[in-house]
Formats: sequence, C-alpha cells, structure tokens
Amino acid sequence: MAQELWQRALRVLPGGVNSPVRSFRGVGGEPFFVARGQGPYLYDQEGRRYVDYVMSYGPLILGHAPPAVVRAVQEQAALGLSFGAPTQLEVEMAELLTEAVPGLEMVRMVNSGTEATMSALRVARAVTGRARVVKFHGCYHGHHDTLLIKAGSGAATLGVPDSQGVPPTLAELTLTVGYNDVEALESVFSRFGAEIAAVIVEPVAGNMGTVPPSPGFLEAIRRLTRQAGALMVVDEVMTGFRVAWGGASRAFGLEPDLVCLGKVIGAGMPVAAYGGRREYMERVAPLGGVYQAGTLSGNPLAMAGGLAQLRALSAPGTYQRLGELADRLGRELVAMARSHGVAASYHAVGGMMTLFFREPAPKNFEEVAAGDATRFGRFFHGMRERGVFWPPSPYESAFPSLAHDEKAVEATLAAAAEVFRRGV
Ligand code: KE4
Repeated sequence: MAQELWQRALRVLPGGVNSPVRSFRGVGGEPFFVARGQGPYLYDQEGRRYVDYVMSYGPLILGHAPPAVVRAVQEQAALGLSFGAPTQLEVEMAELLTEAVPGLEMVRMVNSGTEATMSALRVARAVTGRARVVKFHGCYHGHHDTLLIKAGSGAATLGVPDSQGVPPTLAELTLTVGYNDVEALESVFSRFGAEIAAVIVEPVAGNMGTVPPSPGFLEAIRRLTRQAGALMVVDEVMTGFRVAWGGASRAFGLEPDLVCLGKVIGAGMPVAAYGGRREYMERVAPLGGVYQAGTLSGNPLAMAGGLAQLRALSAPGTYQRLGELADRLGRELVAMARSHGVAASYHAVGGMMTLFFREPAPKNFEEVAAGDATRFGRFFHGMRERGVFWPPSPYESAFPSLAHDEKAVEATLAAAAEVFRRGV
C-alpha cells in the first residue's frame, strides 16, 4: 500500500513531496503516509502510531486536532470558505496580534512565512530606499530569491543553501554573516552600512536546529541597524507564540521595526503575517506605494482556527509547561546518550528544542554542521521504528506540544533508552 502510493507520488510530485524536508532525504529511507493525527500522536496508513515531534514543523502547539480549533473551523466552514471581502475575524486576529507582540502597531495577514518575510523586506527597501539585506548563515526565512542564500532548514538538509535559479545580480544584494558573530556583523556594517535596508534574524534560530542568541547578539543588531538607518526585521514565523506569548520579541524585550509571524497563529492552516511600526506599515497598499496582495490572505477558516488556538494559549502557565517539557526532553536524551558514551548536547527555548550529536552545544551553523549527521540518521530511524517521529533532519527543531502528556513522554524516553542501549 505505502510502497504503491510512494511510487505514485514520485511520478507526479517532485521527490514525491510538496516540501523537500518531508522526503527523508536528510536521513535516508522513505517517508510514511499519514492517515490522521490526534493529540501528540500521528497514525500512518498502516495504523502505526507515532509520538509526533515534527508537529507540522511548529504550528500544532495544542497537538493534533484540538477540539476547540476543529470546532471553530467546522463552524466557520459551514458559513463559507472564503469571501474576498473583509470579515470581523481578520480584525479580531489583527487586534490580538498587535496587542500581544511588541512593536506590532499594524499587521497584514498573508498565507505563508515566505510571503511574510518577502513582503517585510519589500517594505524595508521602500522605507530606506536601499537594496542590500543582511541575513545569518543557517537561518531560513522561506524560499523567495532574496533570502534563499546560505539558508537553513530543508535547504541545508539537502545541501543546497544557495538555490539554483537565483540570479547572481540578486544574490549579491544579500550579505550573510555567521549567527551570533557580532564582529562579522560590525565589519559588514562598517563596509556596507549606508546601503543596507534591513537585517533579518530569527531571534532564536530554529532552522539549524534550535540555537539561541548569544548575549549581546540581538542587541548588536538593534544598535547597528539604528546607527545605519536600516530596519531590524525579526522573523518570528517559528518562535512567535512558540517560545512565549508574543514571541521572542516580548520575551527578550526586543524593539523590532518589522516582525514576521506564522505557524502557531494559523493552528496548522496557511496563515502568516508581517507588521510593525505604523509609519512603515502605512507604506503598504492600498495606503502606500508598496504593493502586496493575496487572494486568500486573512482567510476566514484560517482566522477562526488561529484565533481559537491563540485564545487557548493565553492561559497562565502555558509557556512554563511547554518550556519545562522541552527542557526535560533535552536533558534526559542527552543524559541517556552520554551514559552510552555518545557525545550529545541540546538547546531548548520555550516549546522548541534540538538534540545535537556533538559537544558542546553549537552556537552557529558551522558548529551544527560539524555534528554527527550519520548518527543522527540512525537515531531518527531507531526512534521511528519504536513509534516516535523525530524531525527527519539535524537542521530541524523538535516541537513538543501541550498535548504531549506523561504517557507520550515516557513512550519517547523508553524508545530512546532502547535506541541508545542497542547503540546508535
Ligand atoms: P513557509 O513559507 O514554509 O510557511 O515559512 C517559511 C519560514 C520563514 N521563517 C522561518 C523562521 C521558518 O522557520 C520558515 C519555515 N520553516 C520550515 C521548518 N524549518 C518549514 C518546513 C518546510 O519547509 O517544509
């Protein structure tokens, strides 16, 4: 069944998938086909159950098919799927986001994180009249040309951090610096400062695995952009409402000029957003001269589901619980690995974490890439065979959810104990 479906997929979908990281190219083997998800579990077409830590790469912070979200989407679906006209739901979403996220005075909904970061940079280039953009090696901000340079996530997994098809004249406008490398950033600004429109950063990197900012790194970006008249664009597509209510911007006290959001705010449906200071967002059409549009932007179904999820997250203690869970997983998996003589470390920030097969824990992409990817592949398959779906790449973060109860965590740790005992 699965083999026949996989062969059909390979004939009509590039690599058999609609997004490269799903192909298991990073770990070898063939992906399973999912039949359904429930709470912390995925069920494949053969009925096998997995404790899921991919969780659609971040959106499913309440777990699979949370009743409140499903109900909200079902009720809205019965009223219509899309209108191409304003709805109250979009206003409620925009009000919730602008209240929760610091610096977000005005926001525009879009359909993917790629659209959000692409649009935010267009605003930054319009506001500053400049062309150059700075990003960090190993950060991934979606697949639009300007940012598909030394990218992380699937691009790093497949070893294509600089995609084909991006014209050199465009690629030259993107300057890349090592994550957490303040000295390199300062030298880029001393050379190009007057030409830089924006610096875009993941406030906690999640696309080289989870790598937190070193003390002073984000502050240096804010200082240097302010001095040079460039904008600080904080890409919270992954970290927004994942590491804290209101994202890393609120947790770290950042003062972004523009913020990008996605994943959690859509509860698993195609939703992302960009926004920021009113003076910048008033440049966006139809108010200003920066054109950006979308047939399904602010789609009522996605707004209903996203609002239901976000409202559930505002309960006190939510992020403490998520943080404790992510940290416990990292701590216990590293202890197991080391007790079997395997070099291991982890980073956990809020509800995202990564187990690295290297020591010490990495501070940037090069250090992540120096980890033992072959051992990671054996760990991935060992866990999959024992009913745990870990992200199929050393460059992806793991996303425990509020549905990951003691039973699911114990099953995860029991599988890992077996994998390390057998040798990985
Ligand atoms: P999308 O266009 O895939 O919705 O979002 C792009 C994006 C932008 N910014 C950040 C910080 C992101 O993490 C992403 C997308 N994340 C990856 C997971 N590492 C998407 C998974 C995939 O490509 O299938």
